[in-house]
Amino acid sequence: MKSLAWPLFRITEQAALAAWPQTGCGDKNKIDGLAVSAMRSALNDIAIRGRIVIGEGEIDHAPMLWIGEEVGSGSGPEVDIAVDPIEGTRMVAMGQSNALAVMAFAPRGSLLHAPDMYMKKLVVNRQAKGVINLAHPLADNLRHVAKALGKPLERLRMATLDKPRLQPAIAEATQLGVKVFALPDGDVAASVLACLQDNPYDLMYTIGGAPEGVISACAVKALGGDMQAELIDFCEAKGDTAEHRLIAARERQRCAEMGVEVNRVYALDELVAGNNVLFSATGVTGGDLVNGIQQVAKGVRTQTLLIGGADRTCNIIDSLHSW
Ligand code: VTB
Ligand code: MG
Ligand code: MG
Repeated sequence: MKSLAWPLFRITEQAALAAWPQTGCGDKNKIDGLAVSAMRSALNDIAIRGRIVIGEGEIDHAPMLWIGEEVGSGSGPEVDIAVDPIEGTRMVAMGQSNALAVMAFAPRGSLLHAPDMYMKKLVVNRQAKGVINLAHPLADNLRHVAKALGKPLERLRMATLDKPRLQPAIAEATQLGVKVFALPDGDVAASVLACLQDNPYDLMYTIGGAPEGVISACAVKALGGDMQAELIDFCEAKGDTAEHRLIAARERQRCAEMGVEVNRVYALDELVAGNNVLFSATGVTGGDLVNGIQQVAKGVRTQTLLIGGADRTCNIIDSLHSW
């Protein structure tokens, strides 16, 4: 896996470079499409027998790297791939910050097969490893994390997403005195930030995308943090209506086919088995995790966070690309 670090990092760079010129174009699908085709052609150039296990959807929803798609040159190690070509297509389309091109590699069979639905996620760094339990109320988790970090609840910093489905959680945490950072979008970046040294957040609690959850878990695992997650159906995330029930039924069916359970708490080792994972995220628009792409005198500059679980490496790589 280690030898794939460089090829992987080049893939997220290529995707970010392909999408970036369209920042602010207003068209999410166009941006996704550009990143997807850049990723696919970069992937097919490297010596792996790769399979997309975490993608953005099923075969009929182009453009995307679909779940089950075989990629790579067809020789070399068997690799399972978790990908979000652009984590935050809306952010790129609207010219907002924090969008990333992300991909993770793991040995065959080591990632949870989660479909594209909502997931409840709780992430902490290594100092609070072992004290979280998503089956318990948020307030209990907040207390346990604060205790593990040796700080009062008033100094605990929780990242989350500013979405209607998270307003009760935000109110509950605020009530306890916890300082809440409700980000418009992007819980992959928030998960990674919660695990880094000198982190801006002590924990991350959200209900966001399941694919993003498994991708984040790769980084959390490699950084020695902790995470738990639970698949949530559409009604639970967005409210109980007739239309939402149809979506929820399809999601439950898909979960059964993929061998995963809705409303079951998955531990980090079940999300990602083993430490032999690689994670790469290149900034498209600038954020707290990495810089976005910047125009320089004779080209552009990219910044990528490359994390290796096997050798416990964490590199921030600046590249210059001429045009
Ligand atoms: C989630 C989250 C992502 O989009 O998928 C969210 O995991 C989608 O939320 O990080 P809505 O369905 O409420 O729009 C992100 O925030 C950005 O891709
Ligand atoms: Mg995306
Ligand atoms: Mg995403």
